[in-house]
Amino acid sequence: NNHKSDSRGALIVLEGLDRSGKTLQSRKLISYLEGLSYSVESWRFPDRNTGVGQMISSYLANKSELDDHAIHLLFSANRWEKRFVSMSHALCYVLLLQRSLMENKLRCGTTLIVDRYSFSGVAFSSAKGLDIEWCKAPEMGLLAPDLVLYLDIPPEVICSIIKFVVEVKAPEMGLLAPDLVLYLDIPPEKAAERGGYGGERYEQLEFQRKVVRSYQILHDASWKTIDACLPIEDVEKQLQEVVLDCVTTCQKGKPLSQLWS
Ligand code: NYM
Repeated sequence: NNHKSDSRGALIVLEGLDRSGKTLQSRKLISYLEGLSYSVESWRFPDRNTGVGQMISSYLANKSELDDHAIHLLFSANRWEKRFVSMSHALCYVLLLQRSLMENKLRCGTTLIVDRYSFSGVAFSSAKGLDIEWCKAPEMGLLAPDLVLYLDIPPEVICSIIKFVVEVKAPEMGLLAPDLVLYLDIPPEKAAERGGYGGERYEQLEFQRKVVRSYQILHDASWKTIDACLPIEDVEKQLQEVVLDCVTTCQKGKPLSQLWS
């Protein structure tokens, strides 16, 4: 039935200050969901493996200098580049360009656990004093092609693709809104006491205090705040509960929506 075909994976984002435990808890959520036989994938931003990601990484390591606006746009570009998939097979090429990689995964039933997303982009850049609306702008907008036909396949296959594309509902425009944002709440002073802090740009107490204020502005009813100072197992338990609830809602066909639309 109709309802069943709308079943999809959930887009779940973890946010919080540096050293709030996002990466560890993301890993734990992945094994938890895999243990329950869900199809699940771990994503993170910045993705340092791409060309843009390497520029970001070098900036964060203080090995290069960039204008605050320019680095903000690079972080955003790093999310947008996930729309593009290079595939040698023409059929996949056509199908995947129609939808972003992210939307495709979700619609195929895979839940994505994303370690930082657009909220980090806005929180960290606006903490430097950039206008918050300006920071949000590159995360919305850009029009996706409705259809890209790469004519290197037999005509019968093209026909089936066109039929498929016509059946696809609204084309995606901006970046997708997460189904759940998990905010791992930790006072900046406590985060600073945790190991490995201070190595990268931004990992300074005074700056992280500003980031907290920016996160507070972005916070809305769809966010779940978890006390990141609790023992690891307690944080883990609380996350499991809300995540399972969200995954179940998405399986039942909760529609996807656009970020800040
Ligand atoms: N960061 C991360 C930003 O400033 N903007 C962004 O859009 C994103 C995704 O990068 N201090 C900052 C937050 C972190 C730093 O992140 C590196 P991580 O999770 O430590 O790799």
